Amino acid sequence: MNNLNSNFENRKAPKIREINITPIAVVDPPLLNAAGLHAPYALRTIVELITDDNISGISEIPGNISINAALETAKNLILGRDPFQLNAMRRVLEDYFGKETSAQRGDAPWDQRKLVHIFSSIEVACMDIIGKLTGLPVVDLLGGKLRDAVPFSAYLFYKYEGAGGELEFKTDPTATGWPAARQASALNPTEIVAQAKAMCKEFGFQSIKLKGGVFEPRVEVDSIFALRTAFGPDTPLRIDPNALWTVETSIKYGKEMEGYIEYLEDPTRGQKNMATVRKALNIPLATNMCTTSFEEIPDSISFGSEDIILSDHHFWGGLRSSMELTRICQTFGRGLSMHSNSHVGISLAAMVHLGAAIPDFKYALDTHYPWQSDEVIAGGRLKFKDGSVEVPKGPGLGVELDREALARLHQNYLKCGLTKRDDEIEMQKVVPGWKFKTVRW
Ligand code: GKR
Ligand code: MG
Repeated sequence: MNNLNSNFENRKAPKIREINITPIAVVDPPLLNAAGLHAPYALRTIVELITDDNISGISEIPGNISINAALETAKNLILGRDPFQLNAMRRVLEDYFGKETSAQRGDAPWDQRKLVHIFSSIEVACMDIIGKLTGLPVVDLLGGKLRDAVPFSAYLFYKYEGAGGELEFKTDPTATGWPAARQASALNPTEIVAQAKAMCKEFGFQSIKLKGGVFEPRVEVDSIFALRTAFGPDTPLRIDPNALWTVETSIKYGKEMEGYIEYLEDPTRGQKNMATVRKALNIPLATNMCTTSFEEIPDSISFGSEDIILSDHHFWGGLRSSMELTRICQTFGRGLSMHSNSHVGISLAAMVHLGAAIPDFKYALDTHYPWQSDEVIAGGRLKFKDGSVEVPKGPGLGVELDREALARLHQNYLKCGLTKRDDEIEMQKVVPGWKFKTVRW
């Protein structure tokens, strides 16, 4: 028997011995969006799997008390399993939790399904373990690196002056983009330009996204024109009203922005409406709201809903599913980029591994990272150079938990009293009676 065969014969399968689920709260500015206002803390859940040989694998997902409870239940299904056996784990989770439909995603700009988050947290942590056991970075487990560094885009937000809890007093210089942003009187486009300049100067971003759906379209579209004047035609611009515009509004303002923006993200709600807007405009449409799961791909293709799918490994069920999506996008002529929500370094590292493996990389990825200053990874926050993040060195995700920071941010979670993201409630604290609407303009 040669060495390879004997290694195979003698292989002792690793087993997941321990699962730790730790909710954390990281400070977050009062960012405005279609659903209302960000709370002073963004919630994330850090998942750690430990094998019988003490190999630790980590992942991060959006924080939500009911997803955390489901994860607690899932523990029994995962403990004792071999982290390489991802297909079996997926099957057992599906059998237990039942199939989720796209309707369970909800109407908010972010995804509220449980199972996709659970898959993602287990899969990414297992990939981290597999990487450590094989001595390979996660990107190699996804088929290998096509680029050494992954470009991200500046992500601009209007803010609610005067909200923001502890952040009102926070002057952490690493929360870049914040100072200029704080002075922003939202209705004046020069303020959003100042925010963009601060963020691009600090991080080197070479494309810019504006979170819309907050003010009437005229205000937001004028901000895009102001950005174009300030940055010139070589800086790609995007705007994302999170589906709050009607078809008519989307076409009217979309026409104005033809030739000025790289893509228009979720102007309107639903695949059919998106398809109508897409036919009327000469601008690519992108989505993280109308085509958000594999089951929606057939309708996306037959209606022609979008040009670019903004994947998100937290919402598409993990990194390997996201790689499967890249092939579907290639087949049906769609571009692929990535969506984000407020996050820390474990999610960023996972996005970078995935971004480095995407075959047709045309659009800088979204990230909220410049808006956060807390971190749970050892060695502090990941660095951007010229708007890009280098693929972390080392096996697995290439980042490790800072256990002291994890404990501190968990205390934040316990103290802050938040259990899930609810931007409507936060908005009502400053604008009594404010209501989320699925379509506003
Ligand atoms: O952080 O307020 C926000 C965003 O609106 C986020 O929740 C969205 O999911 O960034 C996201 C998007 O592109 O739709
Ligand atoms: Mg979006």
